[in-house]
Amino acid sequence: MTPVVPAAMAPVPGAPAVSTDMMTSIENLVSLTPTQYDLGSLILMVSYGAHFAFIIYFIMTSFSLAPRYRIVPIMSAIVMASAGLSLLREFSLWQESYAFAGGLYQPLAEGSTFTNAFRYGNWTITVPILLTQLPIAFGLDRKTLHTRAWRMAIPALLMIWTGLVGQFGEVGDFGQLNLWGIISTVFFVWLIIEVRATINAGVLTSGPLAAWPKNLFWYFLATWGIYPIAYALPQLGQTGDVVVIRQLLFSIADISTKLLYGVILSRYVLRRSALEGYAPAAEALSTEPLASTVASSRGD
Ligand code: RET
Repeated sequence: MTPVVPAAMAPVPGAPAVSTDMMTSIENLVSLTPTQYDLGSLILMVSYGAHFAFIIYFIMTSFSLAPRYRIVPIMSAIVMASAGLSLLREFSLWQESYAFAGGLYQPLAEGSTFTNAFRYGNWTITVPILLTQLPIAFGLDRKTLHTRAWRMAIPALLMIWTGLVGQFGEVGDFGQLNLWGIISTVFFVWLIIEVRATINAGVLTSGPLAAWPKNLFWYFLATWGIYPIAYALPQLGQTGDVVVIRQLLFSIADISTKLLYGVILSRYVLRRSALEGYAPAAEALSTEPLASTVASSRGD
């Protein structure tokens, strides 16, 4: 019989398939049922597909905005491209890291191992961009904008890098996972305080749109707060369900904190542009057939 995989990449029979000290993610320690495996593929595929598709949305959206706000959806498009590529890599790693044998998807002992660490590398790029979108969208003056951006980026990066160190402990060293998780959470709390200050500045510049930044703060807490839950999840056990649920949580968080967040900010700056008298924005928001109304009233 032809072997399913080359001998060098064959899964070690029995579970756990591989030695834990060589592994950094629980994905490499558990066998998955075909359903769990397919769900994992599907979750990762939908995530990267959505991110790539919205590049077009964000670029097109920028055309109706006052020039000072155009960079906001363009930054979202950059985040979409960066996260899309990272998630595509996670997807292909997922495909390469298991072999179907004995009715289950077994983690491969050699050749390729799955890791979530790439996510943390990607956040290093995307998170400072996501945060800097806020003071730009709020129309803060250049000096305040730079100060706000730095004051948010510093705790955010410290949060990500300490979390990266901690997540290597998820395969068995829960002491490492929790210690670095707590340190990372301290930076998260610092970040929340800085984001609150930026939002407060945004409320002051928003006039009739003040509810937008206020609501955005709660949205920020609810969606960014999903990541630490996904981080802590392996402590519930090294099972296929935990693996799939964790990927699902990461995906929900990714789509909410980048894609939907970008849509919300784009709609907000469209309204700001219209309020500031930028006609294409007013026209984009209008439900009236504006051009034809104007033309017919002129008798054209
Ligand atoms: C970690 C480690 C455990 C403690 C905390 C964490 C928070 C992570 C967050 C990540 C946000 C990522 C985003 C990515 C967008 O591309 C690092 C999981 C608090 C909040 C928004």
